[in-house]
Amino acid sequence: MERTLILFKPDAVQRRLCGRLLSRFEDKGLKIAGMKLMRISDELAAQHYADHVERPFYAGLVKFMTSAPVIALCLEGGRAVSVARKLMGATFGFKAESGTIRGDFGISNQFNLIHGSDSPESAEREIGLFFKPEELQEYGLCDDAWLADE
Ligand code: 3AN
Repeated sequence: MERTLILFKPDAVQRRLCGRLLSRFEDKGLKIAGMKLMRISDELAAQHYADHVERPFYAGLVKFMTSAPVIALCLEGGRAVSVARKLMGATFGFKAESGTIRGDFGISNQFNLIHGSDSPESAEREIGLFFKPEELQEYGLCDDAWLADE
């Protein structure tokens, strides 16, 4: 089992898309281990996007991510990181394939609706930034045995 950190970015919350986005992950068979509506502080944004600090879009990205509430999710399942990235699609909406979240719901660079960890190592670090251990649940679902084959 793997866990990944997903953020529904401010544009997803503002556009009232959270339910539809969450459905895609639930339909696929990922399990919600943690979920909260929150406002990202400047400090948390700086930690989360530390790898991008030198990039030209960094200041705008932090401003956007701290501008309004987001939903933070910890999702769990077999190969959760890569499964979630596939559902999200390519970084920019105008390039992302139809059928993916970014491909279906947007055309923008910056307003790309969703963040998902890019590796299991990033996921562990990012989940630690957004969730306290007691905010994550371990539990079974009645269809677990029918969704995982290994
Ligand atoms: P992804 O979210 O697909 O992993 P990354 O890691 O390359 O994409 O970039 C992190 C975030 O930085 C993206 N989600 C996007 O919001 C933002 N970003 C990346 N490149 C640009 C850009 N050229 N202009 C504006 N925002 C960008």
